[in-house]
Amino acid sequence: MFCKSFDYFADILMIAGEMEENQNRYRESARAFAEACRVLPGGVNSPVRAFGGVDMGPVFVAGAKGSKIFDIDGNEYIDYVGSWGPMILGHAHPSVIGAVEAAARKGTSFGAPTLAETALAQKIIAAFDSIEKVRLLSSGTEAVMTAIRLARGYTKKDIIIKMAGCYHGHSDSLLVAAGSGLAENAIASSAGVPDSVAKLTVVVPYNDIEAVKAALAKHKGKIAAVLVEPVGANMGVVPPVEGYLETIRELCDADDVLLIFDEVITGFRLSLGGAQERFGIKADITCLGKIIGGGLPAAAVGGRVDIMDILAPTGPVYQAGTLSGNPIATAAANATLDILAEKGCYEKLESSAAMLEAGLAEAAKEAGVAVTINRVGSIQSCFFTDRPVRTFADVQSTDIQRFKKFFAGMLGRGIYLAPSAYEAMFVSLAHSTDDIERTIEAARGSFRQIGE
Ligand code: KE4
Repeated sequence: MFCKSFDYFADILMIAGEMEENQNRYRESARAFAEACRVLPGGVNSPVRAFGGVDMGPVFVAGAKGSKIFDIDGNEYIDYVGSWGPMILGHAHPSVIGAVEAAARKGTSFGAPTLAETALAQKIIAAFDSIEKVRLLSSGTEAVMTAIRLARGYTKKDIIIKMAGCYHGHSDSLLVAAGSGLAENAIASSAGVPDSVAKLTVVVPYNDIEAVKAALAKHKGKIAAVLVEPVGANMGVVPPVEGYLETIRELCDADDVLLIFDEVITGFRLSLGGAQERFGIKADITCLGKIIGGGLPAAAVGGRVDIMDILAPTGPVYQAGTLSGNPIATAAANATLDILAEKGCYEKLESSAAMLEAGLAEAAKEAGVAVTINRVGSIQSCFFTDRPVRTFADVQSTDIQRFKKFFAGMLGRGIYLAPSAYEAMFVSLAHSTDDIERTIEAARGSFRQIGE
């Protein structure tokens, strides 16, 4: 479905605007995509990159700097994907590049402890009140998979409750969909996931506290943890409704169930202490990724000492990784967190993102196009609907075809958005006022095209 011939890609470009110009505009990407499809499933190494969510072929990236990303046809874009969250400083930040270069000159991997890993763990612990110890690993998937194993090992219970629309990486327990009835055991949502594994997960709607209560009651005594993205950011951005997270916290305490916050996106994004600092709630186990790697493969799972110390080699829950705490990744991570700890970072992110939100809303209104914009800090999504968007079902009822047109219109105007209606826009410290103004101007044209 994703891999198409050059002609197909060119045909799509007819829709996206002037044929001749656009065909030249993406010519090299089209050729590269056709070649990649011969050797990589779908031509990519992570599905969303194939642009299947926007019915076109992907642009191939040649490089990036600051808020800009460049494709192999020489087109420049203002980038709001930011590698799906990690690039909060902007691309190729001099301090990060310098730290990576210096570390690389001393060797790229040792499989042995280094001072940089301890330093990174100390920074994470200093930022998150709920974290007393940390295990560094290489991806968000690994962090959440380890968090679940920790919760099961600590509580000696097996069931995990997760929310529809929240994504936590591709470990078997989490590639699941809601069961037939409310609070029923889940079913696999991916081939290759045994039902015997899927049924140990229960999926309930996000922002529905009664559904959480029902699941806790139905599986009482068997639940290891409730796992949640404190701000949904994998169904587009869907903030928690008032009291939702606080009530989950109370329900977990009452039922001796652990609360796992997947802060792979929100950690160091919404504030230095992530969503927990922003909402004033402490998780029992926290999963981090993306930003803490500064663009390199690094992630972490953290929590109270009594939970973390059951991890091997101090306890019976096994977890390991050849490249965990890799010196290049920890160099990028330490450089990134040092900058984020500087005064004013989150205020700047907030003002840039608020300016973007207001500008997009005004541009849509001028064009007579109904949108709902959800924003928390420097992540936001523009949904094509005239109603509030508070659940995954709400997102699924928005006008996805209009999103696709919006995406193509923005891409053609030099704005690189996530190629899916179910993702977020990420604002970085590198986005200037001029970038935001240019983005709003591009949105005016794109909304106008949609409204015609
Ligand atoms: P990774 O294994 O991709 O590093 O992290 C998995 C993960 C865990 N938790 C949350 C909240 C996440 O958002 C993610 C990964 N996010 C996706 C897109 N939102 C990464 C992009 C991709 O899959 O290519």
